Amino acid sequence: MSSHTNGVRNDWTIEEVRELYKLPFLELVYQAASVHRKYHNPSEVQVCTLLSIKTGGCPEDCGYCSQSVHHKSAVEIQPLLQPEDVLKAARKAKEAGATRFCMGAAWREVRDGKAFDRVLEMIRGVNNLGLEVCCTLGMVSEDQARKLKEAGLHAYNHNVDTSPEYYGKVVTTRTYQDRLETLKNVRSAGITVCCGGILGLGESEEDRISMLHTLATLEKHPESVPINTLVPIEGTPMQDNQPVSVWEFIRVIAVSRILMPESMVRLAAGRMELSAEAQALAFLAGANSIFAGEKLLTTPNPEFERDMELFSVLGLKGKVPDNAEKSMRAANA
Ligand code: SAM
Ligand code: DTB
Ligand code: SF4
Repeated sequence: MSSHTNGVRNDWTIEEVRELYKLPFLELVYQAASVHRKYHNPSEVQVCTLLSIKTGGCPEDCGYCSQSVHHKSAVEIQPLLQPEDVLKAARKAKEAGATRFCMGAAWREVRDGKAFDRVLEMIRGVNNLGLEVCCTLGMVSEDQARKLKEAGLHAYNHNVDTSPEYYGKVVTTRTYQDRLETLKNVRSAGITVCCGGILGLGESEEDRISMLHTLATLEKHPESVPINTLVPIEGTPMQDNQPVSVWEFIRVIAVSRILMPESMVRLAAGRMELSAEAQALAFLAGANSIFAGEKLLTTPNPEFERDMELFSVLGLKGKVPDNAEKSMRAANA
């Protein structure tokens, strides 16, 4: 089925995506803002917190990443954390107002065994706090996805990163098809999908259009679409990449909003380089989620207080979690 009664489409053609991408800038932002208001409360922004539960030593060769063993970056290796430490961080995030807690592991894939069982325990714990739990653990099988779902996982993050055409220039240790396979496994387990990409990998405008086309023509749109801009990491092949223009970044946000009207579009990595005014424009163009807290996985992120100041200036407020009822119960417990 390609078109739904609520106007959400997944039969976008590449020409349609290109046409949107090439609209005059202000016309594009206006159209995106109009769509945003139809599907979302424009004054609500989802606040997510990230925690790296296993850092560095990853066997994949993603050209942008600080955690790959193939690059000489300065990241400190940290083995899998203990569930009680993760819960401590999750409680802190909740107290600060986060409603979604995302745990990232520098793994190529999940392997059954003690480490995976520990992650399942973390998921149960964070879920019990009434937070929406998200994980990003590399590739997962259908059976592993089912176990994650049973533990209470709300969302799984697995980015396509760039276009299928450019992917081989970014990573060689896995294929685009591998990525799509994991996304399918996550979907069939009934977990919501968080899937987006990174700008600034050296891709062309056509690659950005093609990535957006890939995301918008998935059988079901990802419930969240994180848009990252490259945080250049010394020691990686992309350390000297040209920074992404803020106009291009806002274009990608706006086109994502128009193509995937129901999805949450997240300003992910790269906010350290974005001015308050640029972020305001991004929120106008349909972004409605951020990662908050001083650190992403291995790189810095704006200070929480700064973000709250920006919310106050723009009249924005944090969104309540999808499992709000449970959150109320947890708060009253
Ligand atoms: N290892 C798992 C995987 O690759 O799926 C999960 C963790 S990985 C760090 C999650 C995502 O973070 C990547 O897919 C990429 O989109 C983003 N990312 C990683 N390093 C980045 C960087 N230096 N700048 C911007 N985004 C980055
Ligand atoms: C996503 O799209 N961005 C987040 C989250 N999903 C896991 C990760 C950003 C990582 C930025 C680089 C770092 O801190 O190492
Ligand atoms: Fe490993 Fe993920 Fe980094 Fe790639 S992006 S090197 S899979 S941690």
